[in-house]
Amino acid sequence: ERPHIGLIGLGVMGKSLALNMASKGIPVSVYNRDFKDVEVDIAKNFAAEHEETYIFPWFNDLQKFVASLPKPRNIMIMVKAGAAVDAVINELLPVLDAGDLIIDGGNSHFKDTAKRIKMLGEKDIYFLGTGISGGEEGALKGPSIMPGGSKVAYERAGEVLEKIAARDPWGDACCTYIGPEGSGHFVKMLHNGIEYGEMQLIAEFYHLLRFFCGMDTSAIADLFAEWNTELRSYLLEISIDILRQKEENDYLLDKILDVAGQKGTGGWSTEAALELGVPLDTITAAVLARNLSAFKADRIKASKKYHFKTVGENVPSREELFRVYRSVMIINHSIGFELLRAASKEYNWDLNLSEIARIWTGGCIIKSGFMEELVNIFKDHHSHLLLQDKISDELKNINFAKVLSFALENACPMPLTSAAATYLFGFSSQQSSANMIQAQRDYFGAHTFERIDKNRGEFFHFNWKKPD
Ligand code: NBP
Repeated sequence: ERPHIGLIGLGVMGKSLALNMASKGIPVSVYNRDFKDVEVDIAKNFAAEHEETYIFPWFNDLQKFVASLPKPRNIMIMVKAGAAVDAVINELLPVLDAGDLIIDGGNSHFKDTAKRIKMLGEKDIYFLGTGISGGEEGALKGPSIMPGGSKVAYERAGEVLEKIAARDPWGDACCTYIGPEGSGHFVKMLHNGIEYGEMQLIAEFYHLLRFFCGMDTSAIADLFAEWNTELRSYLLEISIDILRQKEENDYLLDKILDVAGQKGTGGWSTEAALELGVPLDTITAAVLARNLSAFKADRIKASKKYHFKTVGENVPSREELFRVYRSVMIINHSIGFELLRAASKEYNWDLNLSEIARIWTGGCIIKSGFMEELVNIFKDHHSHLLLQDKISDELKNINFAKVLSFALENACPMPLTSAAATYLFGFSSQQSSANMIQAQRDYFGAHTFERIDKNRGEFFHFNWKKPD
């Protein structure tokens, strides 16, 4: 018998997922909370809207909804992350039975997920913290799905999740068991972190070309389209559509306010990196670039005070721009996957980076030709991506300076490209600047240092003095 799913939360994602499941022959009952003071019944309307195609038993009463589901129950919740997830779990708890399963498909924080798995596990209720990427269209036609929790819970829900997921280029489902605890939501968080980086990369190259290289919007679209025959990046593809979109005679993009926010997953990735003590330069730069964009009023005032000289010469060639663009993309992915590796080690999650790359080759926002390359690279090699010969052979000849010096000479901010190049230069330097940091720490705080002429693990303090 096919597993029956009860779906809570008919927002953008919930509606699309319900339709996706129904289209695959999976029986779905739907529930959305009802507003007593408003004359809208979301679940009823949703079922009515689709009654000619599918039968959705609908409910606006949670108890009746739960009672209607066959046992053991499989309930997917698609509500806003945070307090709403706790509110739904607390309402569900009194009416659930041992053996029931909750799948949280929202963007919950991985630490919240770990706590919920533990709390519900004590009541013999299974909980899968499941990242779902692909936006509204992905949810409808096949998203990339990242479920984490117990293996037993995955065995219960895996069949449905794999059925509704996108297919990778080899025909397999873009869904795999990620690992225990909050690992599924951690991987989804990092997916979004890489997405922040890729979005900023496209945005700052567009900005450079449009406002500093004198290219018009349609020429930029054509250039990106040329690049995308090799890159096959979904984000670049939609950005080309965006560049070409007109409203009456004007480009719509020119009418959009240049202020972006960030809520959750991008910043959470940075927090996770700080906690694990690993770098996250590009993703963090992308988050902070959005934060800076929000200071529009001050930016306008400052633009009237500062008039940096612009040189405008030595415009990088199309080929130089492309090579730097692709290199930054590689570095951004490398930084993201290295955070996954560090988390896997620290939390004993045993993450399979090749499998994670594979489920990101379809359905999700960061699918690209490079993601397909990563599936094989991570299958065969288990050290840092930037140490792989295939990658270092490409990156070692890239002229970052050509693009970045042009940007600096013209006061064009390229936070992501700068962060990526700086990371690569730092990662590939035998001599870092940290000897000076260690000396300073020992000078003012007697924090001690290790010496290159002694064994690692031996610490020395020096009695620093001002020279006479
Ligand atoms: P929406 O804002 O479209 O829908 C949120 C749903 O949560 C609505 O059904 C809402 O009910 C329900 N809800 C809230 Br809010 N508080 C509730 C509560 N206390 N009790 C019961 N239901 C409650 O969000 P969405 O875009 O569908 O996103 C859902 C989750 O999926 C989020 O975690 C989001 O980050 C994640 N996600 C979204 C996307 C995307 O592209 N949109 C992609 C991937 C993941 P109401 O209608 O009665 O207010």
